[in-house]
Amino acid sequence: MPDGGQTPRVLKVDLSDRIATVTFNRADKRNAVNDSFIEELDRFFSSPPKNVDAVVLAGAGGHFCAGLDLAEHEQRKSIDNVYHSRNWHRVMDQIEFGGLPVVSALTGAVIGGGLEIAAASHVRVAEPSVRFQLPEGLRGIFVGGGATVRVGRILGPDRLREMMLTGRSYGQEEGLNLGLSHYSVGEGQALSRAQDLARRIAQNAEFSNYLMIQTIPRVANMSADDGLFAESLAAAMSQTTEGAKEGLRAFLEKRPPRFRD
Ligand code: 1HE
Repeated sequence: MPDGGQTPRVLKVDLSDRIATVTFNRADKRNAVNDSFIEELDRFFSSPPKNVDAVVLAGAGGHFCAGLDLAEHEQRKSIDNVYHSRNWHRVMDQIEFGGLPVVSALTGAVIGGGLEIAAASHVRVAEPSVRFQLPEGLRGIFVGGGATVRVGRILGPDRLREMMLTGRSYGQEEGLNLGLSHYSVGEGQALSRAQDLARRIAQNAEFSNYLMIQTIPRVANMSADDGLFAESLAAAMSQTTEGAKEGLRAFLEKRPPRFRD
């Protein structure tokens, strides 16, 4: 993160109940993603606070994120643009596979790179104001933060191509039906619902959450035969953990499990 409080941080991090709420804090620029934003996301997800079991992502000022900062984006040589995109991929991978469950609270613009960040998160809650869009065609560019894979995984390649060719945007109800979000809530409720869901997820055994996050998207890239074998290995590993002992014991003792101190 930038030094001792002198530079305003793009990300504001609040810790409560072992949940980290990470707020994108560039409301005047609709939380557009500049290099500092990406660096701070990278630092947070590469080395999250130790006492955190789940993360909530939200945007300040009524918008989640308006995507790549088009004003600060430099004109570079082609090869440097490849490295720039590969760096975004690395950071989005940290969000998806860093090990912590990530819930996003979606309001207003979830556009371009903002949709790529949302698609790297595991659970998505949207308010009526939400607007999902990939307007890269209108800007003369192409997605570079993982949308072909992660948004394609949600929508399928055919619908993703149509969405990008026409530059259309989807609202709350269509987004829910398409899987861009998992929950629809009323105005002003996305953050609190996302935090409730994060607390609920954090009650699961840590290793079970880890296996869900790591195994399911990887199995989707395998043949069914390989996927079933990987599933058996994950199941066998989970069953040797303290979490499995506690989960099974709690069920038989007719009480809620206690997986964390
Ligand atoms: C920005 C950006 C931005 C807003 N980069 N400055 N993303 C886009 O193509 C989305 C572009 N933004 C918009 O369509 C609209 O700004 C919004 C729908 C998000 C919000 O509209 P509105 O009317 O609330 O705000 P505004 O007046 O348009 O913007 C307020 C300020 O934020 C204004 O700056 P100001 O100095 O004139 O006050 C805007 O310029 C600024 N702003 N969005 C820079 N994106 C790794 S590849 C990923 C590729 C992409 O993400 S492409 C998609 C880029």
